[in-house]
Amino acid sequence: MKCDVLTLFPDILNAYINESIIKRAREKNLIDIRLYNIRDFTSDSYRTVDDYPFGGGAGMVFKPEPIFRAVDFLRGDGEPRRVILLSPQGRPFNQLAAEAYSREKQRFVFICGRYEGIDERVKTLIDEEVSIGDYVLTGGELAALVIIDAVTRLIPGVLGDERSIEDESFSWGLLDYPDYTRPREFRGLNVPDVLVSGNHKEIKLWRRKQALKKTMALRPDLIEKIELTVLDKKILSDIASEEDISDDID
Ligand code: 6GU
Repeated sequence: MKCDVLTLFPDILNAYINESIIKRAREKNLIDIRLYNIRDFTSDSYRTVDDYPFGGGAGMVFKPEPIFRAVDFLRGDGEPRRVILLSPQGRPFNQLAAEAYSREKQRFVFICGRYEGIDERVKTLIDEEVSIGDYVLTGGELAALVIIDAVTRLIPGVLGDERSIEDESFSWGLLDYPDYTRPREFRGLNVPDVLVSGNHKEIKLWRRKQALKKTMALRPDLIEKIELTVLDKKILSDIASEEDISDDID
């Protein structure tokens, strides 16, 4: 993933991208992130980026000129770019979008909005408007980080062997199965026997069952969205009959 981020607060992004996984991915040139301060593209001595809304009303509006100048500057190198405006009005970002972005060869430009809104004419510059969820943030910086983070971990070589492709597709669309590490017994709480049995087929089945069970309990909407295998359907009916039995006991 290659991206340019236009923001008034590059330090917010710098703090996150210079740590941990993202930092290592940058060092290995698996991702290329460049930050630009929109204020550097103003032309007045006050470096103004906002102004009062025409027609009146509360709050300030992001001026169009610095954003146009910044995008013109970036496009000066001739490399094609996919320009994305981060705003709560955008298309919802999800795992499917993260996968598509992780395969994208074009450079991204993420424009982080601030203030009450952004001059509508900025829309003529952009290819798409993206939101990270149904709530309002004070600016697009956290959204840019969420997207960069979700995309970076999908890029081959970033996570190493921690999670194989097979494993990821196995649990795709479901909540994760429970994980355990040593010690095997902790404060009277034991690791399920199957996980120390060495029976990989049984372990795989147990994990799938746990993932289905947890998803059914916490996010039944996700079950509706995925394609269940014959085995999944069998596991789900087993879970349902186990619950019937425990109902009877109660
Ligand atoms: Cl991308 N920006 C802002 N300001 N708020 C948001 C958002 C983006 N996505 C959800 N809420």
